[in-house]
Amino acid sequence: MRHYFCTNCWRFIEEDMAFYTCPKCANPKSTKSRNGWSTPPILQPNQKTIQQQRVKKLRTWWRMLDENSLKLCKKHPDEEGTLFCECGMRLSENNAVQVRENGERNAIRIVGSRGSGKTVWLTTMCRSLRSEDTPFDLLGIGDTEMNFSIIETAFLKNKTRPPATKPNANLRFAWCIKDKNGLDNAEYPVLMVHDIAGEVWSNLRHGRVPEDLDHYVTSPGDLIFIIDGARLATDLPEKLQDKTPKDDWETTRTGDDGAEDRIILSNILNYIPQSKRKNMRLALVITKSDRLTHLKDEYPILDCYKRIEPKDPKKSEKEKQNSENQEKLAKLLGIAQRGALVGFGKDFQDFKIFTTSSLGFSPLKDKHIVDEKTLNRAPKPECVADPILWLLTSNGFAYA
Ligand SMILES: Nc1nc2c(ncn2[C@@H]2O[C@H](COP(=O)(O)OP(=O)(O)O)[C@@H](O)[C@H]2O)c(=O)[nH]1
Ligand SMILES: [Mg+2]
Ligand SMILES: [Zn+2]
Ligand SMILES: [Zn+2]
Repeated sequence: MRHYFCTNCWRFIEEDMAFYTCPKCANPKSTKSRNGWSTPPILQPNQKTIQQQRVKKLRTWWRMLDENSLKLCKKHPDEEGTLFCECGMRLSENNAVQVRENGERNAIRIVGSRGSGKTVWLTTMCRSLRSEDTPFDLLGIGDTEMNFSIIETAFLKNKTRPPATKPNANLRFAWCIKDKNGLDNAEYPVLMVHDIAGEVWSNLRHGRVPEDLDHYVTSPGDLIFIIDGARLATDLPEKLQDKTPKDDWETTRTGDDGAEDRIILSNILNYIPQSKRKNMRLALVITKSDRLTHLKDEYPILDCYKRIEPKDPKKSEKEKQNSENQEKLAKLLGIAQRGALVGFGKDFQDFKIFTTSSLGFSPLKDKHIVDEKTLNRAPKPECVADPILWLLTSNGFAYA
């Protein structure tokens, strides 16, 4: 049975359970987002016309012999129907996904406050994950490729800031993670990004959460939490602050003693039952770590996570370094008023802290900046794929 994944409500749908419309019989309102940015209009249940029946029902009615056929209209037997999700979103070929045998599909979710560097990190991380030295590839689900290419082009090609996530924005991206060589049958989790303003996460409350967010947060799987490294830098004790101006492109980050990070993560944790958290892993990602390089002597800033392959001769040495680095990064979060995040991490099956830099440098006025929007230097990302590689390679996933 084929499965689809809806990027509008974050549901996995069996083909049988999707809604069927014959394009010749009905002329349903176009639910495709017009400019690629807006949220598609949601069909109310009472708007479901007679032409919109569940696939299963139609197949049973017409006693279809070919159980894969989507020519289910008696009046138009040559017409392939269109499938819709319960939420009204149109499902295309691009939404088709493979589902694990047990019917479950793990998820990797990305969450973080506004301006923390999520979009820029996502862009460089995706490129890095697809690069030659990893066995992974990404396959956009639904409209992801179309929407994401706008951001990729802006940032990676034109060296301009990606469009900021507006307070009422509702951008969604999702990818199937694939094995590049197709040799490995392992089913990787779906990478999901529900790009909403940080305020929504801050106000997350039980019982008052829209269905899509509920699916997003509670699907079984892992969480990547983005910590704004520039903000963290301003929350350091006076003596650890770097007095030389470091970044002329993003000058406005002010500290908040970690308040927003704490509120967002604790709200998410309150929302996910303990029993589920025990099966989840958490990656705490400190972005913009180029702003923290003055701490390099004491803390492993941008000292990338050491990947360990099964027969690595330096296995124990690398393990030791990773765990020493983890202790130091936990200490760093502590002195930057974010010790609570480490405490929350202990609720998960496993958690790790990462430092990344999507730009690889802190843009300076006369050196790297053309104008408010544009840089003259291409990003040289550092350690950006580490969090996701950690999630993909532990827990039994192969990495060869
Ligand atoms: N120095 C530095 N600044 C960054 C880096 N990543 C992001 N920024 C800055 O942070 C701003 C916001 O990043 P963005 O990804 O749009 O944040 P989002 O709202 O979480 O998606 C960018 O426009 C940059 O000015 C980085 O790696 N280094
Ligand atoms: Mg963004
Ligand atoms: Zn849906
Ligand atoms: Zn028809």
